[in-house]
Amino acid sequence: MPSRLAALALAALLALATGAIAADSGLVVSDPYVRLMPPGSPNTAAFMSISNHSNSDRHLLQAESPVARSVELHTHVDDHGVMRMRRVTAIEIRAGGQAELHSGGHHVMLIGLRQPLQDGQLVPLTLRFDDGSSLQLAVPVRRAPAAHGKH
Ligand SMILES: [Cu+2]
Repeated sequence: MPSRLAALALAALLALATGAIAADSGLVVSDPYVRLMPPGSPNTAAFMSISNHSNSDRHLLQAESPVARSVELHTHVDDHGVMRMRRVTAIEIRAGGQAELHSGGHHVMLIGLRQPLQDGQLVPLTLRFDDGSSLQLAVPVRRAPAAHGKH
């Protein structure tokens, strides 16, 4: 239903413009982006920082997006000097702290892209947390930041 989608997109854009906030959970997402990959790449990843302004630890449990066949939470592990991605069941965001989803660390993996993503395109992404709250984001597609942005 196009009108519902448009409404969702608008809500997501507004959330993005103001910093997406899950009102009762105190979670704020900043600087989200989906990495632009070479044409034909089957997968990509979303990165962001999630701040927790509440008094209790939170966990990101699940992410969903219509652009990919499946979405998983991943981390990177050092396997005898080779960095490999591994699926995790949750990403912790400590009370008063923040979780950094960045290249080489935790990320949201978009697996099996249904269509090639374009530079600047907004990708709908829903994050679900252990307190039952969720955030709906419109995450821009862009190139990975310059090397100084890596950790
Ligand atoms: Cu991954």
